[in-house]
Amino acid sequence: TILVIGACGQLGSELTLELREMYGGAHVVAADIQYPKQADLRESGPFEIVDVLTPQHLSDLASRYQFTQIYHLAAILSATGEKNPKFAWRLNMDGLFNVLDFALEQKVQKVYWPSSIAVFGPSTPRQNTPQDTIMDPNTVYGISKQAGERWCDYYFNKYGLDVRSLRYPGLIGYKALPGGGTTDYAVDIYHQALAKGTYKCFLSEHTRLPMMYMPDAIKATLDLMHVPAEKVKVRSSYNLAAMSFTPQEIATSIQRHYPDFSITYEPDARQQIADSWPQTIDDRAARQDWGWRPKYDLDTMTDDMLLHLKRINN
Ligand code: VAH
Repeated sequence: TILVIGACGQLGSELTLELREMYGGAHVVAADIQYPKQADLRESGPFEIVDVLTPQHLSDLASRYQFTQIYHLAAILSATGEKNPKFAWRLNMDGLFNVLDFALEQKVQKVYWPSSIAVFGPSTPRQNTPQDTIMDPNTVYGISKQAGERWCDYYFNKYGLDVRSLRYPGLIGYKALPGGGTTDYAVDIYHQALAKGTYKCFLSEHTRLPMMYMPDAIKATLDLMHVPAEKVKVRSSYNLAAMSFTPQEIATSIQRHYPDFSITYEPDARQQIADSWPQTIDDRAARQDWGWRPKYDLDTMTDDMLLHLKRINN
C-alpha cells in the first residue's frame, strides 16, 4: 500500500489521483489534516486524518495498512512560511523526521519528499543554476528544504533508507489550487482570465521564475520513483526544469486565446522572495541519471489549462 501525506494539497491531490490510476484506488491511502473537498479524491480510495506532527497517527495507520511507499508532501510553502516562521520550521522539519523514522521502523521500501528551487538564495548563480552550488536560502521554507535535503541524504547513507527527492520549480495545474506559494500567481492568472478578463499580479512584470506544468511534475516524480535505486545518484534532491517565464510572458500567452485579457502589476512582499530565487535551472543530472524530459512549454500549458478550466467552469 502507498501512503500519500498531504494528499489535499496542490501536488498531493494530483499525485494521489495518478497513483490510484496506476496502482488501484484501494492501494493508495490519502492522508491529510482535514477531509478532502474534492469529490474525486474522497471517492477514489481510502482517506485518513493524519497530523504529521503526531507520530501516533502514523503508527495507528501501520496497524491497519502495510505501507511499501510513502509520499510526504505536507509542508508550509514560502509565502505562508514567512508569516509564521517557527510553525513553518516545526511542521516542515519535525514532520519530515516523523516520516523518515516511521519509514525506517516500518521498513518502507521507498520514500518521496519534495524539495524546491527555494533552497537557492541571493548568492546562488541565477542562470542555469547548477545541481551543486552555493545555497543561501532566506525564507524559512527554503531553509527547511535545504535542511531536509541534508537529512534525506543522511538517512540514505547512514540507514539505507531509499528516499528520493526533486527540487520543483513553481507548479501549475487546473485540478487543485496552490496554497501559500510565491509562484501561485501563475495559477491564479488563468482563473482570473476566465472569470474577469483581467489580473492584478503580485509580482513585477519582468520577474522570471522557473515553472512547470503539473503533468510534467507528476511524470518526473513517478519516473524517479520507478527507476532502479542504483540510477538515483543524487540523494539530496535533483534539480528539475521545464520552462522559465515572466508574468508579462504568461499574459501574452493567454492573449493568444483572449486578446482583450489585461494584466496590472502590484508587487507585494512575495516580490522579495521571488528575487532571491534562480531564473533558470540546469537539470542535466536528472536528464542523464534517469532520462528526465519535460513535455510542456508555456503555450502548450496555456492551451491545456484554459481548455480544462473552461470545461470545469461551464
Ligand atoms: C512556493 N510553489 O512558491 C512553491 C514552490 C518554487 C516555488 O516551492 O513556495
